[in-house]
Amino acid sequence: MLSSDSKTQQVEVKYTEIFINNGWHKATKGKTFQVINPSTCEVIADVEEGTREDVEKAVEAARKAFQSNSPWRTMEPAARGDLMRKFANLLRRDIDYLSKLETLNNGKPVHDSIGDITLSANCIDYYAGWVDKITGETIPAGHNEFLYTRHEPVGICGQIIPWNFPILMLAWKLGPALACGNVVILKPAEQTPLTALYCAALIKEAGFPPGVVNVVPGDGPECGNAIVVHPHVDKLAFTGSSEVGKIVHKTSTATNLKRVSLELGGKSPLIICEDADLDQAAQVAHKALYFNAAQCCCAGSRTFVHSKIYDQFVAKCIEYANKRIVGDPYDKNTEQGPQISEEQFNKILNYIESGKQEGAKLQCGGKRACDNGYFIQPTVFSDVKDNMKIAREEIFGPVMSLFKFDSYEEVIERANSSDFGLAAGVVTKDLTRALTLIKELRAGTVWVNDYNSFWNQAPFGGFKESGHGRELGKYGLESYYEVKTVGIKLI
Ligand code: TXE
Repeated sequence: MLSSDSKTQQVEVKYTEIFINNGWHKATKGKTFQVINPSTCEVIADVEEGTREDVEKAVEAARKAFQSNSPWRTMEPAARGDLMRKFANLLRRDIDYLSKLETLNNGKPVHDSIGDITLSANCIDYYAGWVDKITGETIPAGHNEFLYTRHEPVGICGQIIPWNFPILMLAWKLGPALACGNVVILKPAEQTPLTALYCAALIKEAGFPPGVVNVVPGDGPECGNAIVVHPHVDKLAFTGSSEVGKIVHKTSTATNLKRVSLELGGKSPLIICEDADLDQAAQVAHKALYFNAAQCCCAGSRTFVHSKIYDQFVAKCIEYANKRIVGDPYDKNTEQGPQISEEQFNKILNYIESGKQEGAKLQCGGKRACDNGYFIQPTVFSDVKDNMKIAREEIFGPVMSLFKFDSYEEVIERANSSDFGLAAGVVTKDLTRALTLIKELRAGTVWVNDYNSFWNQAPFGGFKESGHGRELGKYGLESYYEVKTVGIKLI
């Protein structure tokens, strides 16, 4: 832990206004909201608070940008790809500043911010490569008919993103939307609007026409909801809690039936088989849970361990948790920064209390770390039972839960008995066992002997209540285009 002085490292906040039509605007209602540095609990900026009126202006700008003769609609695919690549390169050019700003606002270690920005730039580049490959097909038909499909942009896309990966989630959303030729109104999370606003400035610098990307900071119930219910928003992409995901889904049905893609919560199982190398397996379990201060929708938060190796494995997990360096996110040795907010901090401590009360064995951690800021000690519970609250609900904090199993039939059943289905992991050297578990686990991603690795070219998303649709890869494009069938009679 470094002194608290370095946690307040000075990073200039350059943009705090609403970005519409490539210009900066004050909130129509004249309100602002405070943005907090989670490492120090200090206010770092007052940001203009977008409301329904501002969303209306953003939709109007997006509509103009999407008109059939607009510069954006008439642009060659290759030119669209060039703009995207310019944006990606600007992210790379400013990675030093952007990573410090991300860390100031989100609290993640600065080397993790650098990793996120690198992945983000690569994601935009990946989708820039798709612009001239989003093709329809010709379909066999009658002798005097010509039948084919066109893939056309959906139109105005509302994109609502969370605070755990502020820049990365922006890239995952903008990449496929822009590649398909859509226009966007993006709302960053109210906790972390700063890097999204800086990215908006880069969008303008890259040369995107006005109105193609608009960024409206604000809260969920007012600003987010205004996007969700807007009759001219054609598609909504939401990443956040399952609770709000359900509201968003229902509201869409009740309004204009806009297309909805959802990336929601998880309670992902990680299965440690009895043949696993203990050290390797404990490292996988550690990364699966604690990465990003465990603020990951796919966190491996239910670790099932074969009874033959359970006690030794618990001991290893405690050893790794105790070694984890928590503190100043600007220190290059730091592995874990603060949780995002006081609300999350309190929620996690309450989960730890409930674990203790319900009879799980607290092996280490369990308390706040550091004197100020929303830091929590890496925590390990053993003897966790499936019906406990910490076993069922998404904690989104550094609390490892270790379960014991005896047979593979049993663990498959228990791993799948969750309303979520985002991800899963298996640690084993036995190929047949791995392939059997891969087949049986009801999850959108299964990692074997690894966890929390991401590839821009591979889809990510959930089964069951973890979401609808997929992001990334070729599949990530599917929710951003409409398919038009064209039937021509040859006369
Ligand atoms: O999420 P919210 P919160 C989970 C995690 C966490 C919990 C609560 O378990 O503890 O959710 O976090 C916007 N209409 N995840 O409260 O509220 C909001 O402004 C439209 C999992 O921060 O879902 C923000 O931009 N939008 C997750 C975004 O939704 C609304 C990441 C997410 O906020 C809205 C984050 C409304 N009525 C939390 N209400 C993941 N899947 O990665 C809120 N929002």
